Amino acid sequence: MWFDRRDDRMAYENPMDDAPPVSGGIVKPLPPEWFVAHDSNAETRWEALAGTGYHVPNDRFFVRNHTTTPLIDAASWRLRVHGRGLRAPRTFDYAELRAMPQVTIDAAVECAGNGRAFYAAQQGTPTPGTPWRLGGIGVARWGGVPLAAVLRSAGLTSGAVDVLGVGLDADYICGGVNHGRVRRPLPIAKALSDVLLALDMNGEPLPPDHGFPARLIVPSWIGVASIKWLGEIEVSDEPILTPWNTVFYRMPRWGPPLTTQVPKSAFELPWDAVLPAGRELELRGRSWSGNGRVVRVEISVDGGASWERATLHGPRPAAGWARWRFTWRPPGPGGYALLARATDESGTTQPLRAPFNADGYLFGAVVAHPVRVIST
Ligand SMILES: Nc1nc2c(c(=O)[nH]1)N[C@H]1C(S)=C(S)[C@@H](COP(=O)(O)O)O[C@H]1N2
Ligand SMILES: [Mo]
Repeated sequence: MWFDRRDDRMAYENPMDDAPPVSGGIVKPLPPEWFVAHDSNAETRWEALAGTGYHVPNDRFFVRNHTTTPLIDAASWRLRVHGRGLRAPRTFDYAELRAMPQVTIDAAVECAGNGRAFYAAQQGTPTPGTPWRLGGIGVARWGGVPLAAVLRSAGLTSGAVDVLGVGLDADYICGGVNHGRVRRPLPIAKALSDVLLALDMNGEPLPPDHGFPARLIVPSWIGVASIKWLGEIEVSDEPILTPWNTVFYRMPRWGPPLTTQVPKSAFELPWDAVLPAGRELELRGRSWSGNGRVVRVEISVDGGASWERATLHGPRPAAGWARWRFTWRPPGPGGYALLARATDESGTTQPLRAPFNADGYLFGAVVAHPVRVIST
């Protein structure tokens, strides 16, 4: 009994991102020039996106695994769709999903903990969990079947309330508690609006680390909504509770489950980049927001005393990101902090300080990116 109670408390106080290291959980190579490894996760280095196009190539896309990447055989794989929000259960195989009308969307997947390291490094208030800088995000062109089409072809009823995707990866065990399969319910309204049952990533079948053979893509919402390695979808006629919408991914912990992401910006530069003095530099970066399209990006090179507009270029779909550039002539050698702040179409601008929360979610404050300018 005493142990049970202690385990409950530990599970509550040690959110999932604080899991013990799991080695060898990611299948793809993680070259150190592209990734920073964090236990079972791998963060994309922003300098690895310099010179890439709008989409993050699959081999550079960040990975966030609660346990380890499962290797699934598409030929024997089945997706079981069931629950009291459907007229009858239905099973789909891979070929059936491929044969349904396919669509593509450009959307970010971003971990709720992206930027968490800055609660400690920039605000002096460390939190437990994976210390992501800003590389816990990627934008890809996802291809597949709208989740609405899958649910409708399975006989959706008007009584449907929640839609629960369940992963086929191993049970998630943390703080001595087995939380079961990774799973998190979506309200039916979101499930029917813009959610994709994705089979493809940037024109190729999903790589194993990113959810092969099928995953959810839930545009604009925190990454954990986008369940990988789907094996089951439950459509309920009442609210569903799982650890992922009750204990984890709430802010504060007694608040409602987190949904949309906050605006953020990042420079396509190494951390502590070394830059040449005495000439004009073109700084490049990207900004994004779960509230919709980015409408303005401003840069400060003087610690926030003055701000100037960056030039946005290329597409900027609501659920993706906006690319920008800014010309800077460093006044002389020395250390500088580069600041970028985005404003989205809801009128939200990145603040200078992110509201503290115990699990370090949604760090949306302007990040001071350190660079060193040297004479050449
Ligand atoms: N089945 C399953 N789905 C999952 C996860 C997981 O560990 N297992 N991690 C989630 C989290 S927390 C994030 S941020 C995204 C990461 O997607 P990616 O690894 O393709 O970048 O997947 C989500 N879907
Ligand atoms: Mo995440």
